Amino acid sequence: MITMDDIVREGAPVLREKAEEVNLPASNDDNETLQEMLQFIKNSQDDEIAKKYNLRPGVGLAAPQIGISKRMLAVHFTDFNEKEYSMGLFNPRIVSHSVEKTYLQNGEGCLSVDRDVPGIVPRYARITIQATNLDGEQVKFRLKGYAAIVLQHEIDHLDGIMFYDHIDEQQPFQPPENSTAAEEM
Ligand code: NB4
Ligand code: NI
Repeated sequence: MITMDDIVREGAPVLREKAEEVNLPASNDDNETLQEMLQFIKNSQDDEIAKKYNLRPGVGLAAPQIGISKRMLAVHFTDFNEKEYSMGLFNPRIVSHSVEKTYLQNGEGCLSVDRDVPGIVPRYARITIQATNLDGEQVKFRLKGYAAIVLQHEIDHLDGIMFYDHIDEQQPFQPPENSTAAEEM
């Protein structure tokens, strides 16, 4: 199972690399790795297991964070309208997005960053994603608000981008133009 010892921390070159497309159909290895990444997130949200293995809670994980520079990610969360998302994705792509922006009022954190970096992280308010799921099916999602933020954070990792790269150093707490807090959407 994946534990915090497997999580690569900032400073590691792999977190700043553009990850490689996964050859599809995915190999057993890649399928197993993505399954394990999804299981890690579920474990991290289970109080008992998280306590036993000292896991930091998370709602998403990208392969570069376990040292694998491949375009695959897993998410497991419930959005503010109680809609559940639990999936592993290969080669996710944002095929369209809104001009309007959104952000989490409390900012963001990252399992690869062992420090708080306060500030607003502007994200697209609505996105459309295309990808291949763990069953090898082509999937297309329209996401908004919190769900859109989670997937953008993970896809950024596949492009070597960290959440704090988006924070405006001059005005870290200034909501961007034409934006709505995810909690208000
Ligand atoms: C990814 C998220 C940071 C902002 C928002 C949140 C948590 C992460 C990083 C957008 C994506 C991990 C991957 C949480 C968390 C709310 C839901 C359900 C019950 C506890 C859990 C706590 F843990 N971020 N951590 N950070 N990342 N919400 N929740 N709760 O997930 O670095 O690249 O279990
Ligand atoms: Ni992260």
